[in-house]
Amino acid sequence: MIDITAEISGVKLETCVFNAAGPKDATLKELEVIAKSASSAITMKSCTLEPRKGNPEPRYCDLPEGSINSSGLPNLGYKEYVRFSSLLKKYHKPVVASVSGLKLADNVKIIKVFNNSEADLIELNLSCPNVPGKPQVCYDFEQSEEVLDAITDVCKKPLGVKLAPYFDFAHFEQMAGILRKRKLAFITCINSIGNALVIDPDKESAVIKPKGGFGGLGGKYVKYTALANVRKFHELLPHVPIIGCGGIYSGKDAFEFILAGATAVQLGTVFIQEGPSCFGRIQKELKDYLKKKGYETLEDFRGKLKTLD
Ligand code: IRO
Repeated sequence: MIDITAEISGVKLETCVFNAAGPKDATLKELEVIAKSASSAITMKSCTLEPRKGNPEPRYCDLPEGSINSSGLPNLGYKEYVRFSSLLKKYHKPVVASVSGLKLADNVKIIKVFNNSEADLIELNLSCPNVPGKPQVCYDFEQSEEVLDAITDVCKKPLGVKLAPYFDFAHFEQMAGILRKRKLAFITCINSIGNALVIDPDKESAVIKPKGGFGGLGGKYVKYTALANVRKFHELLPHVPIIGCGGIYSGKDAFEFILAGATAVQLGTVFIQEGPSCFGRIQKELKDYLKKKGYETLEDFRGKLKTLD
C-alpha cells in the first residue's frame, strides 16, 4: 500500500493533493464540485469583509502553458464562507478558509468569526496581486510583521500564510525571520507571479482587461519559481509544513514539490483547465511514481533533494 496522506497541524488529509484558493471555489455550487472530487480538502475563495464583484472581464485567460488572471478578489463576503464551512462538513474533508481582507482591521474581524466556524485551517492571503491600488502585503516586510502580530494574536485555528514568490535570497531570509517569530501552522508557496503581461500580437492588445493587462501568472511558467520558494522556506524553516502551489500538472510535479520539502500540494490552473478529474489523476500518478521508485510514504523522500555541490 502506498501512503500519500499528509497532516497539517493535526488536520489529517487523506492525500496530499487538494485545490488552491482561487479557481472555481467562490460559490457553494463550485465548492460542492470540489467536495465531490478526489481533492483531499476544500479550499474556499479568498474572502473580504464585503462581497466583491471583482475586476472587469475578460480577467482570466488560458495560455499555452498556464494562465493569467486579474480576477480582483471576486467573492461573496466572508459571512457566506463561514456558512459554507458548516454546510461542507457533510463531505468529511477538511475545509480551508482563505482570508484576504483589504485592511488589517478587516482581517482581524473576519478571523474572529472564523474562530467559531467549522473551518479546519485558515490561510491568510498576503499575496493577492490584483486589487488595483493595493500592493501585495508580503512584499512589504514591516506591514507583514504588523499584520502577522495582530492575526496570530486573535486566530484560534491553525493559521497559515500564502506568500507571493520571492526572487532574492535576502528577501527569503527577511520573510523567514518574520515567520519564525510567529506561531504558524503552515506556509503556502506560491501565489501567482504578480503583474505579468501577456500580449496578443495579432490584435496588438493585452489579453485581459484590468490594470492595463497586468495580471498574475500561473501554471507551468511558474513551477520552477514555486519549487525554489518551497525549497528555500523549507531550508530556512524546517519545522513549518509547506504547501506547494504553482504549475503542478502531474504526479511527477507533485513528487518534485515534496522532494523540495512540501508537505502537501495545491492545484490551481490545472483545475481550471482540466476540471475536477485532475485531483484523482494526479494522486494516482503520484502513487504510481512512488511505487516505481520503491517509496511507501512521503516521509521516505520529503525534503531529501540532492544538490550537486
Ligand atoms: O485576482 C484574484 O482574485 C487573485 C487573488 I485574491 C490571488 O491571491 N491570486 C490571484 O492570482 N488572483
